[in-house]
Amino acid sequence: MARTAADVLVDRLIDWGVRVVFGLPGDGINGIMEALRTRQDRIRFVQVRHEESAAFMACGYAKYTGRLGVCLATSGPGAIHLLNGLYDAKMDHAPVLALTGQTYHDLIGTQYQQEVDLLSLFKDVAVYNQMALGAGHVQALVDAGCRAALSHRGVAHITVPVDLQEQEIEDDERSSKKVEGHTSDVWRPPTVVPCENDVRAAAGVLNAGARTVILAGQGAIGAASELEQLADLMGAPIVKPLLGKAAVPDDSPFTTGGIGLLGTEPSEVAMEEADTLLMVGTNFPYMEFYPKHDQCRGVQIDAEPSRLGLRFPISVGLCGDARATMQVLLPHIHRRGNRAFLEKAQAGMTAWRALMRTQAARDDVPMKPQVIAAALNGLLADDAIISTDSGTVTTWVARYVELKRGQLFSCSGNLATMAPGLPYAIAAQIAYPGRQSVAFVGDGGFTMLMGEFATAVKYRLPIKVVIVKNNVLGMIKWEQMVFLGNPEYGVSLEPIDFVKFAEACGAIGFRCERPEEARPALEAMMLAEGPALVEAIVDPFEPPMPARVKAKQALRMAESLARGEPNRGRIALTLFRNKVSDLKGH
Ligand SMILES: Cc1ncc(C[n+]2csc(CCOP(=O)(O)OP(=O)(O)O)c2C)c(N)n1
Ligand SMILES: [Mg+2]
Repeated sequence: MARTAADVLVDRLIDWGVRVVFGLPGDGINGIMEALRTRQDRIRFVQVRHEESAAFMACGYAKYTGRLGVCLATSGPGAIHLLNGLYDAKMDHAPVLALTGQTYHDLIGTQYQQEVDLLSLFKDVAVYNQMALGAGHVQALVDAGCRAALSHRGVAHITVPVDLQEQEIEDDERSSKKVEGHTSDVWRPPTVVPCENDVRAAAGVLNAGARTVILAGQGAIGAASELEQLADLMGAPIVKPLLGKAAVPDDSPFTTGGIGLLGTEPSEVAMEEADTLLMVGTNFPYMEFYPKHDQCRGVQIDAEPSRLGLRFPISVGLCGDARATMQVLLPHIHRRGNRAFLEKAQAGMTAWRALMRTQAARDDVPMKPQVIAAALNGLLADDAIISTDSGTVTTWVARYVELKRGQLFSCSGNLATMAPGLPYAIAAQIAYPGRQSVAFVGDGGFTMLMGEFATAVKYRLPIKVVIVKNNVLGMIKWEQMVFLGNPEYGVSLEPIDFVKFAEACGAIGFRCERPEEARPALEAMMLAEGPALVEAIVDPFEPPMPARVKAKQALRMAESLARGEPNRGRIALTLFRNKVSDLKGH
């Protein structure tokens, strides 16, 4: 049988090693769907309930595997739905290929149904953005698109007019210049290492320091050993922006955990007191948490040279892969005799961990959200993959879930969008059927794309979802109060019975409200054979406080209470009780 453009497209994806495509059919991609149907033994199509999820899944798949994630959507509305997930991939540097349909090639530009100018729409999000103009054009586009997404760690978009998907190769007349098969599906990731002179200059800066902090982000994942060797040599604490949570395990003696609003106090102190900063694979945005420019010199390692010197006025920028670059840097670093800076950070962490334990052991009903997050620790498999959403839930995961060596973690770091937690967990389970995949999400984020819970049921993916139910868009409630001094507005959520929802999807759900119910509920969820969830009813008045509350933030909170915050009585009482309980724990 003659091969169509869609056949060429899907065969070429298979050549590139693509084994799964996340998407939702539509009349703009029926040709591609047929090519997928006839190759289902070699490439899996995972049908989602919303195209945004397909893009999140492709992004999560790419983040967790390091391989290309692929999503597919129909012309017009389907393609538009992809965008948020694609921006997530763009901003967190995940290689994703988005495939879309377009209207009939000879109706483009005539205001035909579902015609949206997708090349304009995807222009900003994509590093590669093309429309196929015939069956003979497709293979080269797939080759160039996959290569661009992988090389630039970004989004490639290819759209194919619906009628051309069914065009047979023989029917597409080749131009006089084209030589058949001029592109290739061969790609290897480059290993970039900076030149010797730059490495020496960086070592000079680092060796001259007395108090060095290593800031290790997403780009440093997979280089734990090198990070710890450097930390040991320099007596330097490792501070982890959220996407770098898995860069070194949380129980590493060298780390002070997270940084920023959801970080730890020892990390903040170390950054404040540092005289040298070594940034590795991070673009951590919150500049107020960086050291003061006049008291600290910086060295930055990043695979992408355009990210060097964006957040901190570094003295030396090393363009290179985190692991390879640290390996060439290590022999130049002198062992620092004075360990006082590291020891102070370690003492700070001992106290911080004790504080976290106290907060996670509170017996209030409904339980504090910290209780459910901390209860997860004992139940996570050594190779668990944990995905989370944006909200106060992010704070609870960041601080209370202690990541072990071998576990993976991600969320939407730079776009900080709601809702990827569930799709990421599904993608992780598809990528690693044998591993435990857990999503820890808020009730707001979960409800945005909760149809995907049925997707997990459909494909028998035993994901586990912890829904922190506070019946509010919690993060925004606190932002309105603490940052602006305004009473909360437009943030309450109509409660949903998530246990019933799980059952309605054909899965199972468990509920817990009292602290002593947390572990049994989580255990039951973990033991369930298929997808399962826990609805954890938590205290909506528990604030995700920064590690150190700034005077201005306390003032704004007081203002909001004074200006008629509807829950002011409960909030003031919660803040007061928290202070007392923290003090009791010391
Ligand atoms: C798509 C999107 N819309 C809005 C926001 C703003 N936002 C950030 S966190 C948040 C609240 C999240 O609520 P929920 O999932 O219930 O978690 P909680 O904060 O209550 O723990 C909102 C609305 C966002 N980040 N992304
Ligand atoms: Mg909520």
